[in-house]
Amino acid sequence: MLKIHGIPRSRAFRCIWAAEEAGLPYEVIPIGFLPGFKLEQAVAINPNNKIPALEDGGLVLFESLAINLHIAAKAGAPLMPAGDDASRVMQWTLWSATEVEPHVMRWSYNAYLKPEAERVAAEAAVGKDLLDARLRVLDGELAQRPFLLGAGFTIADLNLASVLYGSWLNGYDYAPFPKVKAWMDACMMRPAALRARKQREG
Ligand SMILES: N[C@@H](CCC(=O)N[C@@H](CS)C(=O)NCC(=O)O)C(=O)O
Repeated sequence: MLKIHGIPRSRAFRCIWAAEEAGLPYEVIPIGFLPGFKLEQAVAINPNNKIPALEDGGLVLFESLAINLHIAAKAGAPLMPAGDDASRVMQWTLWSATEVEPHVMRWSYNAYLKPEAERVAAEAAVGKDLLDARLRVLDGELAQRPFLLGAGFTIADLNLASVLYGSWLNGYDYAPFPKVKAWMDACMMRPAALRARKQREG
């Protein structure tokens, strides 16, 4: 049984979605930063004291997207394809973490996450400019095929869509990127995504 440490209102959502797609049994150990949870109490298995973390038997992992690669590898194809496509999964996953997430977060903190008085509109605008540049690239790729690797959904789609999910849900303007918008809608409406979203959105 996979043990996902975290709460659905955190990046643990990504791992819950991955476990749902993989069809693997999992348990959520609710530790987090919302009232009623205690992140001030150390997350004993994560030296960064952050969520999520995963326990799978004797293996302990941190970093949500790495956890997802592990979960997908357990399920195998089609969620985690083999050969060159496995390298493409790594490419898109690292792109999500390094090229996309910092700009999503810059926009998100200043558009909806921070208390209104602490938001800086200019920061949100910079985040949006930088994210838009990546979404233009993504739109061009998704004009060539419905999912990142081809005809079918893989963990590459899940990792990138889960990084974009908060912005998609909270009013980011995806209209200039119609292929990205259609792909995000398709990813987030998958039955496994809906089961994970129900835990997060209620
Ligand atoms: N890169 C890490 C980021 C983990 C992270 O920042 N998690 C947040 C919750 S979504 C957290 O634990 N924040 C508490 C803190 O930073 O003290 C990952 O993807 O797992």
